[in-house]
Amino acid sequence: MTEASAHRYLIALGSNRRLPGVGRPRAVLDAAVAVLAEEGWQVEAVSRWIESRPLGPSSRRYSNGAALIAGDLEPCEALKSLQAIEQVFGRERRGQRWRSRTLDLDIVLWSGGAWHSRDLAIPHPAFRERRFVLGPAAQIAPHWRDPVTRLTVRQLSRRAEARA
Ligand code: A4P
Ligand code: MG
Repeated sequence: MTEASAHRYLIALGSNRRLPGVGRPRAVLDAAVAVLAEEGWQVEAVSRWIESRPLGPSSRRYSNGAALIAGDLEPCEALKSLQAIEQVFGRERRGQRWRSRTLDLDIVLWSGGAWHSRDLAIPHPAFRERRFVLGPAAQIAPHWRDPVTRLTVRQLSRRAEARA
């Protein structure tokens, strides 16, 4: 019998560059899910991948999705794990914010509620406005409640769709 994990995270995945040897952004997201499992995360659910128009200066379309992952790492350590996986996919942290990237992994929600430290804010500050996060998230975690607004992911997703 396996013990229940201490922490659960809803994460957002994004890619808008192909990676030599892996392929186009969708293939990068598939590969990222495989690496999450190799790194010890229990991957409990994965959304379908969607295509989305870029928000910000990049002109390349994104593939986006969401996953539910569980493990024993607390938030700051979880962020480090996700950033190490971004590095595996050739993400350079230098340079312009929001430049095109092979892989972006953001923590959207955490089973412990809210978290604020120098390098990490949970819930992700922008997720309530982002259909490319909320649409996939609503597929896999519709009833998860945002600790700030008390709305569920499904409600937030519908609200964002209605505004679009
Ligand atoms: N950080 C703070 N909170 C978090 C969190 N909850 N999850 C800090 C992850 N990271 C968090 O992120 C910058 C710093 O944010 C990290 O070092 C971490 O300490 P980054 O990934 O290095 O840089 P970034 O992603 O370029 O910046 P930012 O502001 O996080 O951008 P976003 O919000 O990730 O947006 N358009 C479409 N269609 N699809 C996309 O996926 N993504 C972006 C990037 C822009 N436009 C997009 C998409
Ligand atoms: Mg990011």
